[in-house]
Amino acid sequence: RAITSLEIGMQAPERSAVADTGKGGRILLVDDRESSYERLATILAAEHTIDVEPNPTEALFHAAEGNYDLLIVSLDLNNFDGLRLCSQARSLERTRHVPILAIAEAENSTRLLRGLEIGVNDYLLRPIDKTELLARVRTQIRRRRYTDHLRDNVQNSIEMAITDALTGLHNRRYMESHLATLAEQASTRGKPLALMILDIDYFKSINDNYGHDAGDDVLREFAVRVRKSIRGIDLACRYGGEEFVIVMPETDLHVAGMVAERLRRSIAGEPFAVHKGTKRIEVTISIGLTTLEQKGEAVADVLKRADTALYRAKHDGRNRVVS
Ligand code: GH3
Ligand code: MG
Ligand code: MG
Ligand code: MG
Repeated sequence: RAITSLEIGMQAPERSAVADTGKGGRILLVDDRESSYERLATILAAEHTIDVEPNPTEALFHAAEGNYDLLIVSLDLNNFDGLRLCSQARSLERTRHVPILAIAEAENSTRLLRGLEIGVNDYLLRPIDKTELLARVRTQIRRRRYTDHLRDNVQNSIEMAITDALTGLHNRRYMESHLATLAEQASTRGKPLALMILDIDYFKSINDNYGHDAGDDVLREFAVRVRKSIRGIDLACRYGGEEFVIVMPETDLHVAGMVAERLRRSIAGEPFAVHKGTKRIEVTISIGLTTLEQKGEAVADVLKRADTALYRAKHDGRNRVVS
């Protein structure tokens, strides 16, 4: 099923994200003054799990490893610029999305401003008010959880939009958007590009004889066998119901022909388990194979040629590769 961009944009937040209290966070407090961090840690421990690290270099390491919801950084560390730590945390992949709450002396407002410029999310001035500290921490943690949730949703939506749900292979839309790029790359680099269309033989009668679920089992197992027989740089997609396309960069007709033949044999040679393994059925496929013929050739023409070859494979008796 195709997912529309409307659905992607309209993922509603889950109830838990909306109702989140911002409590129960994991916080790393970077502060080297004992009187200061003991008080802050005591206040925060009422609602969160809190680790204290006085050494900023260690702190960065913990921040990258520790899966924290929030970093609280004192900007008046003894032998270290707290701002430097903030900017390092912003540039590291593992800590880039972790919010930072800075703590500074009131007279340190210039450094605070620089902190906000490099991505500190919020700040508190000493002396720190207990209620304000708890409130600002909750806000940061709530926001952190919400943006994490959105990021996951976007990632899932993108994956759903380019993946065929039944087989886990790429879908037709993804293949079509990438085939042009792959063909262009092959043209400019002077490398060959092979493309094959695979179609399961008499698939309709598999459905008719064993049921639609058995047909689905065959499609899933077929995808597993396809994945096993291609390389990481090859692109396999479910092109239609029981039709698949494999694009093989840097592969000439001869090599692609061997791959196709090996795949054909791996299908015909080993019956497919359906109905939870209680039944095994023989499956064959036909393959139409072609390569990019000249530089800049339209991908529609390549697909058409593969489809014509597939038609001949069917016409000549199925369970064969035609190029
Ligand atoms: P041929 O050898 O000529 O390819 O014959 P065929 O029966 O495989 O081809 P045809 O195009 O007539 O039938 C394809 C069938 O695939 C029809 C359709 O119901 C079935 N089909 C398409 N998508 C799915 C699916 O997701 N699951 C199942 N179980 N069947 C599907
Ligand atoms: Mg057909
Ligand atoms: Mg078929
Ligand atoms: Mg078909």
